[in-house]
Amino acid sequence: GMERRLADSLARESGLSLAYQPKVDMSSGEVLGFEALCRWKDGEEDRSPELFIPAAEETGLIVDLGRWVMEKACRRGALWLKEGLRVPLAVNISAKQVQQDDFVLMVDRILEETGFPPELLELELTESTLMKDLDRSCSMLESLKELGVSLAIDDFGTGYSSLAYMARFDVDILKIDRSFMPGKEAPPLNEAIVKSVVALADARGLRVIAEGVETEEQRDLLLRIGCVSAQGFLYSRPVPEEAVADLFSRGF
Ligand code: G
Ligand code: G
Ligand code: MN
Ligand code: NA
Repeated sequence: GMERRLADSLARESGLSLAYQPKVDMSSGEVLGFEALCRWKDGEEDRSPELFIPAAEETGLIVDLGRWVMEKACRRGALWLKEGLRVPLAVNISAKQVQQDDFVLMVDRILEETGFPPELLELELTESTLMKDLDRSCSMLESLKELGVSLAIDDFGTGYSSLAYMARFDVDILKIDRSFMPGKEAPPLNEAIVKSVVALADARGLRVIAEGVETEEQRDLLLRIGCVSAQGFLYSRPVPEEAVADLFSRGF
């Protein structure tokens, strides 16, 4: 099945790659960094991460795949640094990964081996990952902070916990889930929800970034609300690594 072929791709390091989506300062057009997203060519077929990531999470392969992603991104980032580009990179982290006793050690080792500066690496964790074992999550976040990496809560607002509760986690960034983007067909409450997340972030001194910005109307509204950073198709889809340096230097 698919899991077997994915494990095989990982073992042979063939068919796997990373795509990079820019995070943009919408007021200046400056590119703030990139989110690295895993891509898999299963023979001739491009498989969607929305299929193979959950499959890898189920079988536990995500532990090795997630390590591969982080290592690959850090290696690439270290090369850009050699070319004079300090490109901040974010990677997605699954619950199964942080449940490993040696997760923090693994991150430390990858930073050490690749020479990628910790302050340029951001880890995106979801609410549900953090809620699985609260005491453990809090101490893990503390250890990760000591390494010097940045921490973001991904898909913020989609879990079952209250916003106020989530904002207590010691993280640096809240990524507002794209389902909250205001728009013609979106629930009218979305604007109020985004406003409240921005207010929470301001009160706690956190950075906030809107995901899934697709239209100029959304951009203008977000800027009015005070949400300046964004990721979304309005600016760029995830791009191959060859396109990163140019995009980073040029901006929008
Ligand atoms: O680009 P997009 O189609 O790339 O991604 C779909 C979903 O897969 C998103 O929820 C994204 O967070 C997730 N995803 C993509 N790459 C990775 C990865 O390397 N690790 C994990 N855990 N999730 C990923
Ligand atoms: O769960 P996570 O936030 O990591 O998901 C990243 C996913 O979001 C990727 O699949 C990426 O392609 C997708 N994405 C990024 N920008 C947009 C956008 O503007 N609209 C939509 N529909 N998806 C987006
Ligand atoms: Mn993400
Ligand atoms: Na997200």
